[in-house]
This record gives sequence, C-alpha cells and structure tokens, in this order.
Amino acid sequence: MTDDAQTRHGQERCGFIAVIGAPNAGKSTLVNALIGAKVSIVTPKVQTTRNRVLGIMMRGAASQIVFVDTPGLFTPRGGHALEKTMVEAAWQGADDADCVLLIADASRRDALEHNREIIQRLSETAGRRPVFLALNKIDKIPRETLLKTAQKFNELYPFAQTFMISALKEDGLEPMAAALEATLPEGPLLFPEDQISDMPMRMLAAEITREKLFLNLHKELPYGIAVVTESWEESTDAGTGAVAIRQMILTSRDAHKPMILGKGGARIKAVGIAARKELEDILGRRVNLRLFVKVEEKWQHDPARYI
Ligand SMILES: Nc1nc2c(ncn2[C@@H]2O[C@H](COP(=O)(O)OP(=O)(O)OP(=O)(O)O)[C@@H](O)[C@H]2O)c(=O)[nH]1
Ligand SMILES: [Mg+2]
Repeated sequence: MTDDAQTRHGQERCGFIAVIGAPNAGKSTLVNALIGAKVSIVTPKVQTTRNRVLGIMMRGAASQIVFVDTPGLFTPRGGHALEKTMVEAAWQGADDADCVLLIADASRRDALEHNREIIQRLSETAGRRPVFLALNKIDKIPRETLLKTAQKFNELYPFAQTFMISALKEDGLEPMAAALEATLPEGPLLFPEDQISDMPMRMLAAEITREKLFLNLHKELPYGIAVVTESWEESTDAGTGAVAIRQMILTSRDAHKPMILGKGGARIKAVGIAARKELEDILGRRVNLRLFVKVEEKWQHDPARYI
C-alpha cells in the first residue's frame, strides 16, 4: 500500500451490522428504508426472508455500513431442513457481525415475551460485540406504552442504546444510522461506493416473484414454494431494449400446483404482472416475464434453492 492509500484508508470506516429479530418484526422493511431501495423482499407473512441479504449504505464518502438482513428467529420444527437452515443463517449473521441490531415489533402486546429466547441467546455472548435495540412499528402505539416496553427490554439485557423507530414511516432512522455509524471499526471500504446489495439481479428477480406469490397466496402455501430464474436474455427484437426472463416456481406438493395457477391461470397471471411491473421499475426497461410451475418434492432439502 502506498503512503497515500494508507492515509486515506486510515480515515475510512466500514463494518457489518446484523439486523436480527423475530419473524415479521420489520427487519427487511428497515434495511430497504435505510438503503433507499428494495434489496430484500417484504410481506405481511412471517418467514419471508430465507437467507442473509446485504444492504450497503454509504455515509458520506468515507463510511460504509453493511447491514445484514437475516431470516426471522424462531424455534424450528424438528426435521424441517429449511427452517433449521434459515435460523442458523440468522445466528451466523449475528455472530459474524461487528455489531447487532435487534428489531422488536413494539406494537405486540407480548413484545417482551416474544423476544425473550432471542435475548437469552444474545446474553450467552454478551460483551462480544455491542447490541442495539430498535423498537419498531411505533406508528401503531402510544408513546407511554413505548417507554415502559423500552425499560422492560433493558432490564433483560444491557443494550448499548435503544432506538424507537417506524421502519414503514421512516421515522427515527437518521439518528439511529448516525449512532450505528459511530460504532464502525476503522478500515477500508469493502464494497464499491455505488453497490447497494450483494444479491445478483437474477436472484433479486426471483425474490420479487416470490414476494408476489406470498402476497397472492393463502396462509400455509407460500412456505412450500421457491422461485428460480432459469434464463435471462436480451430480447431478439432489436432496439426494444427489452429483456426476456424465464422463472420456475417450485412447489413441494402436487396439490399446490392448481392453487398457484388459480382458476383459468388467473392467479399466476396476476403474480406475473405484479412481478413484471416491479422489475421494469427497477431495471428501467421493458421485461417479458414468463413463469412456469414445477412440482419438486425435495427442493426444501436443497439449500441452493433457499433463495
Ligand atoms: N405499521 C408498521 N408496519 C411495519 C413497520 N415495519 C414493518 N412493517 C410491516 O410488517 C410486516 C413485516 O415486515 P418485514 O420487513 O417483511 O419483516 P421481517 O422482519 O423482515 O420478516 P421475516 O423476513 O419474515 O422475518 C410488513 O407487512 C411490513 O409492512 C412499521 O414500522 N410500522
Ligand atoms: Mg425479512
């Protein structure tokens, strides 16, 4: 390294902040809001995020906060490979990070109980790295309850700091980002300044379709589903700037196929339209999206299919 580079790197700060919490706490909503773009999908259903996703944020020219969005933490059902892998990925994200941000849905009446096991597990490695608490969804609750909730959480664990935020309304995010920035270790930036995620476009495209499926399907069904982008080709119609994307929806059960297709194919059509529109927005070009459904019983035992 030249003297010049050394001086410059000496002023740079970069670190990983793991965003962990119970399913549905608002982790992905928060990471997207901080980055100002969709890097991770969001639905009202639990267990939306299946793997770690990086959201990379520049703070000025010399600081880079790498947020690690993680799957929700819960107790996996015995013998359920997907659930076990998701929860392990989340804890691994926390263990590898410089700092942990626990997101709790403060609008739940049982907020503390709901997070007790997670906090217990954090206590086992207390002192290893700072743990911050973000009480989320404050747009849904009165301030008095919030202060009490904050106090109860802090009696259970010595959080470095407690933030009260609404990821959805983007309330309280800037002071939190500034406080997190202050904890970053010194070191060179690990990603190019304009990179916002580590997820390849083909994978994000599959995630967007999975999000639309989660939004269009009923309760239990989405958990048996994975989406894979099989091909991504520039359109052959010269000059249109369109891209042709083909995706396979995998489902573990025969009986699910007609539910995904819907009456006369209506459901898969609605999913395809919603996914295409969002992809066109992101890519800034026309998209020709084709979706297929395949029954693949064992996909849940193949970790390559988890995202
Ligand atoms: N009212 C309100 N809703 C929120 C807020 N943050 C997130 N949500 C909603 O909570 C639901 C779950 O949000 P996600 O961001 O998918 O939650 P998650 O923690 O990533 O969930 P998993 O990936 O399943 O663990 C969505 O319907 C969000 O719109 C908030 O600040 N206020
Ligand atoms: Mg999520």
